[in-house]
Amino acid sequence: MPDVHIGVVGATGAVGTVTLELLAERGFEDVRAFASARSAGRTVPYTGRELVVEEATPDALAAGGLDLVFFSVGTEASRELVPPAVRGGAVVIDKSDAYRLRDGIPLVVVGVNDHALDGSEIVANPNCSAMQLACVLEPLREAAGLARVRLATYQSASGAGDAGIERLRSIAPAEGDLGMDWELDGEEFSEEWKLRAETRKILELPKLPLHATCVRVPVLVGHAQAVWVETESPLSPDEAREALASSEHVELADLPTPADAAGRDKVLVGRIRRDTAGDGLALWAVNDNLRKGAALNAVQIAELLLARRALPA
Ligand code: 2RA
Repeated sequence: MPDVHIGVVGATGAVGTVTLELLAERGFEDVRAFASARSAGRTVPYTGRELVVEEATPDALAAGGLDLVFFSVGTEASRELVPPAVRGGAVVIDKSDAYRLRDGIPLVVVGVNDHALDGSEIVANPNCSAMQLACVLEPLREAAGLARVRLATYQSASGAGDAGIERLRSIAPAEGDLGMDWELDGEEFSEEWKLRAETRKILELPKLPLHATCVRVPVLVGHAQAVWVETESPLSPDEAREALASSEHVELADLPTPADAAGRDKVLVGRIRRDTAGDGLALWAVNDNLRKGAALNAVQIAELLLARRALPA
């Protein structure tokens, strides 16, 4: 494993924890854990030892000694802490929405738009829902072009971070309810317009008609999406299955549930059928929102950077 000096900011959170697991599985040795003052001084397990969590301050991150820093913190914290990390000489892979839609910042789903990785010091890791959708749409786009996309999402509690997990754990299973915990921005939730804007940027289809309705469900891990796709040229369900099966980030499944996807790397896609109310196809996709939807994609971006030797020496 290359001698790369890695920092994980937000190391005690849901995505940070999975990031550490994935880095450990891949044999990265030189890893430092960072978090807010509240968690600093705690320890987190890493390859049979304990890492002492350091406080993520601008000074600590600007001090140098880090080649690559994974950020899984809120938007405001990323805005404050990413620039010092870059000044310190690191390439940053940021999971917040602070940089995703900025011109000049690549928004990368590995396996979908690897070419967007262009030597920028900040790489944005997309919203988990946009990531899942892009993995499904790209093979269909390649097969027949995309004319229009509609979807309804069923997003798990862990998408709302530790607070969402704690909230779900605090209620009795029979008392679980649907939620809509995103900010309303006009008629849409922020999650809904982000899904459209990020998918358009990832697929480089700035005018793709895309409309989403997002809902939080009482499930711990695994986001589900019911997707209706109209393609530019005709695409039968069998042709769609063939296109999706050829993607290394998608696996076909009969009736995949969030529990089937939890802990798995691929987006599971099933129920591929004609949309009897329109011209296109209907399908169902589930994904582990903490893995390909977050930590795994970040680690895959790092692996691409390493393969291209695009990290500071
Ligand atoms: C959610 N995709 O599930 C968002 C943020 N992780 O709320």
